[in-house]
Amino acid sequence: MMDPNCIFCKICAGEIPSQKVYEDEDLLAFRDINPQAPVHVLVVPKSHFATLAEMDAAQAELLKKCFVRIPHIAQAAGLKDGYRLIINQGKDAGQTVFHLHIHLLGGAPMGEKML
Ligand code: DGP
Repeated sequence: MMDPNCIFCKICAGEIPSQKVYEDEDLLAFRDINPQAPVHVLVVPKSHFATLAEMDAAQAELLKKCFVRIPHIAQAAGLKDGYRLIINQGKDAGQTVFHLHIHLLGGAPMGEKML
């Protein structure tokens, strides 16, 4: 399902341009507009759901596919020495786009600030 008011749905539909790293029928991976690391990619299931709490069984399958494909996406993004995955859930986590997405961060050592 697509939400016509959702920016990531519009990116998945090609209505808003993005720097794509990987795409298939289930998911899109594209560069974050405000990178927090040398490589910062967003992995987005194409079906719209805001948070894990709203996810149905079919969307859970899509999320599984995202994780299965992340090693390939990381390689396509040039990440050779590891990466960090983050999924923000809700206000306290700082979630700003309410279409579930996985942050894929890397390209330099992360340090020991958070986790
Ligand atoms: P979060 O805080 O987890 O909801 O992260 C949302 C991310 O989405 C944030 O890092 C910036 C990114 N973002 C927001 N709008 C756009 C956009 O139009 N294009 C791209 N490429 N990234 C976007």
